[in-house]
Amino acid sequence: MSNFRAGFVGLIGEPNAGKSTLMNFLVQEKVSIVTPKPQTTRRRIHGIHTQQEGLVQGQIIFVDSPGLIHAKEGLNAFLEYEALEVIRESDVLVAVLSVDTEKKETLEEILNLIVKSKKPWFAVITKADLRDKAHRVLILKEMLNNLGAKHFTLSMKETEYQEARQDILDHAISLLPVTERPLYEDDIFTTETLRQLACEIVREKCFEFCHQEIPYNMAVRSILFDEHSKKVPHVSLEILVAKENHKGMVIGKGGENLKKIGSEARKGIEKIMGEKIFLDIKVTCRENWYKNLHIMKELGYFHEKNRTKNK
Ligand SMILES: Nc1nc2c(ncn2[C@@H]2O[C@H](COP(=O)(O)OP(=O)(O)OP(=O)(O)O)[C@@H](O)[C@H]2O)c(=O)[nH]1
Ligand SMILES: [Mg+2]
Repeated sequence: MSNFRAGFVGLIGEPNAGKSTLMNFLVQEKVSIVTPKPQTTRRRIHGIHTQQEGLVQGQIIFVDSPGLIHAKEGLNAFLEYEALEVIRESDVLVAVLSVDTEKKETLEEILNLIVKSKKPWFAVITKADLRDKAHRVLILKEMLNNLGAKHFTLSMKETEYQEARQDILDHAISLLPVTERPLYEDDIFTTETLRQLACEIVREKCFEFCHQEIPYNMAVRSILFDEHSKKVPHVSLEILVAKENHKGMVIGKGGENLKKIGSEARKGIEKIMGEKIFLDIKVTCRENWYKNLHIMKELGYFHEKNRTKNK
């Protein structure tokens, strides 16, 4: 195992670039939630890939991060801080650049931040299937060539692009430090707990079934996770909304919307757990919960160093 390499590979890009989709694809597991809306990922999520065989051996701990944004306060300030922390703490960085990005300046800003970090890095161009944006692939490639950056082009919709998966993994490993052995057990694909994965799945379904500002102003926390309850595991979660009138919007007429959220989330959680569960979800209003340090800490949306911004 003398050439075994391991470390943290941060995925950096603007909101909606396809970072979470890319991580799930590379790890071949549903670790991060994915929605068509920007600012879905709120805190860093680890997806782990280990390869003990073949010429290139190593363990990559991918770090999915919130999309890079600028914000002064509240939850969004945490998202910005978290993304910058991922840049600071990773061993290797991947610039995730989507062909549907409207502004070239946004891409330049992301690339600047990465270059400034002086860490080894490469880029992945995503959504190459979007034919009407095909010319942008060339623009992106030119930007990256000018920086002398290695890059890969991917699409989740077209299998021919997916052959790049192993090349991306091998390249990422080649940039990591030699560690002799894995940093985590070689059979785990994430450091997230079942509780955390379950909460995230419910949040994903809220993006799907709740509209306008609701998904951006809600959070999910776990109340009970009893894997040993008599018949099937009992999972009890709580959707926190920030305004009293949001409650009714999540629950829907006659409870229909919450039923849909619950039923889809249950299927997702059962897939991860590999067994049937009993899921109950309640909806609670905690007025402006994102201004409450205690709740933000409990949800994992808080850094001590970021305290002033979160106040
Ligand atoms: N057409 C197309 N859509 C893609 C591709 N990859 C991702 N998407 C879609 O792009 C949207 C955003 O994907 P995410 O993976 O959630 O993006 P993200 O960068 O993690 O977004 P944030 O967490 O909000 O920063 C989803 O609707 C994905 O299905 C792709 O290769 N082709
Ligand atoms: Mg994401």
